Amino acid sequence: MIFPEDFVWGAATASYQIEGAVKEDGRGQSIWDTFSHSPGNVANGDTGDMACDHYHRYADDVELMRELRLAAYRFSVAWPRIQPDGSGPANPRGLAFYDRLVDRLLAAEISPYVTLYHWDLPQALQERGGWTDRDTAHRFAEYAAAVYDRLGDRVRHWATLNEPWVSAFLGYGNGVHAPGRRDPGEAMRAAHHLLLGHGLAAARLRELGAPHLMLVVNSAPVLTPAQVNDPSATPGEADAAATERVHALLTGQFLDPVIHGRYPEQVLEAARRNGGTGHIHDGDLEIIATPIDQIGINYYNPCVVEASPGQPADAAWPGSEDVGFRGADAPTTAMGWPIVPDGLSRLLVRLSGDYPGVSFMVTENGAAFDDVVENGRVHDTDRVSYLEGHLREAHRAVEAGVDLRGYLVWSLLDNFEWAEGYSRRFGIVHVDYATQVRVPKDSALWFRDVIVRNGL
Ligand code: GBH
Repeated sequence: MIFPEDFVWGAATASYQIEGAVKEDGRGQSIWDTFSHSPGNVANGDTGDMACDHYHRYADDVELMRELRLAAYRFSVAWPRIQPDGSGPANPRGLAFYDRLVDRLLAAEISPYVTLYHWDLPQALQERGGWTDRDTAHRFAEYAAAVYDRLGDRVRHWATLNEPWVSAFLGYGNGVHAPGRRDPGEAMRAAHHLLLGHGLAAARLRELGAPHLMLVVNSAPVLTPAQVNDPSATPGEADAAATERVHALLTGQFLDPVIHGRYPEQVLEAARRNGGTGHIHDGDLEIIATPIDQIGINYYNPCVVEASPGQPADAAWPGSEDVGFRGADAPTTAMGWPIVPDGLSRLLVRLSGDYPGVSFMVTENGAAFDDVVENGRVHDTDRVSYLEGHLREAHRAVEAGVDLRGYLVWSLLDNFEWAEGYSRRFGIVHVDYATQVRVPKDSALWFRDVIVRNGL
C-alpha cells in the first residue's frame, strides 16, 4: 500500500499542550492558564505550566523528529507570547522562540506547518468578550500578520485556526474548555467571529504573499448506530434528517462559509433560535470565503446520532433539538472514543465531493491508550493498530480520487490533553513528566518505517 510520491508524513502538537514556560520571555496569560488554574476544570488540577517543557527542549525534540524521519511538523504559535495583551506591538522575545524552532526544523529538513490559533486566546481579549466580541476577529488578523512578518520568509504552510467548532462550542457552549462559558447564543456568535477572524487573517496573509493557506477543522462522518458497522444501511427519513442536521452543525457550519460563502440553512435556524443572526453582517461571508488551498481534517471517531423526538439540544450542539447522541458498537480508546477507521475514508470521500477545488490533509489522527514503560520500551500495539487501520483508510480515500496530500499523527509527544490533563497519553513518544525523559513508543518506530517505505 504505497502512497503518492510527494505524500507528506509528519506529526502535530499545540503550544499550550507542550511548551510550558508560561511566564517566560514576556508571555502574557491565556484563557487556558486562567481555566486550568481554576479548580474543577481539568482532571487532577493539571495545568500547562510545565507540560513537556518543549520551550526549553525544542532542539532535542526536533532531533527526535529527524530520527523518526518526519517530513513535516505541525505546531501552533501561542498568541500571548506574541501579543501578551492581545493587541499592540509584537513581543520580539516571543517571536524569537518560533524563529529558532523554524530554523532548527529547516536544518533538519522538516517542513514547518504553522497553526496560528490552537485555543490559547490572550486572557486580555477574553475580558472584552473573547470570540463573542467581533473585534477579536480583527485582533486575530493583526496578530497573524505579525507572525507572518517574522516567519513568512521560511514557512510555506499556514493554518489559521485549529478546530473552530471546539473553540466555539466547548469553549462557549458546554464550558468543558476555556473560557468555560455555557451559553448557546454566545457559542453561535463565537463560531461566526472565529470564521470572520479566519477570513480576515487569510486575506492578510494572502496579501503578504503566503503561498499555502489552510483551515483545520475537526470533522467526522455523522452516522446512525446502524450505519457505523454497515455503510450500506439506509436510515429512515427522520434519522437521515438528524444526521444531516448534525453534519451541518459540525462541518457545514465552517466549511460551507469558507468554501461556498454561505451558511447551511440548519445553522441559520440554530442561530435564529439562539440569539438571532444580527452578528452576521453584510459582507462577512465574502471575507470568510477568501480562497484557501487546503482543508485540514482532524479525525478521531464518527459522530453517532439518531432522531429522538422531545430531546432538548445538547449544550455543545445548539440546534440539535430532537436528536439523540449515541455510542457506537465498536471498541474504544482510553478517551472512550469508538475506533472506526473507515469513518476516515467515508468522511474524506464525502468532503472532497462537497468541497471541490481544494486539497485535503489529515492534520490530526491518533489515539490515547494507557501506555506503560517496560525496560525502556513502550509496546503500544493498540496504537499501532489504530494508526495502521486509519492509514489503510487514508490510502483507500486516495484510491477513490480524494486529493489527499498528507497525514500527520496526533501527537508527537504525550502532552496536556486539555480537560483531561496529563491523564491521557496521545503521543507516539512517551514523556515522563517528572524527568521530561522522552521514549519513542513502538508506534513511533513503526511510523518511521511507514515513512521510509512511503506506505504500509
Ligand atoms: C483535537 O481535538 C485537538 O486539536 C487536540 O489539541 C487534542 O489534543 C486532540 O484532538 C485529542 O483530543 O461528542 O460533543 O463531546 C479533539 C476533537 C472534538 C474530539 C470533540 C471529541 C467530542 C465532541 N474533539 N469531540 S462531543
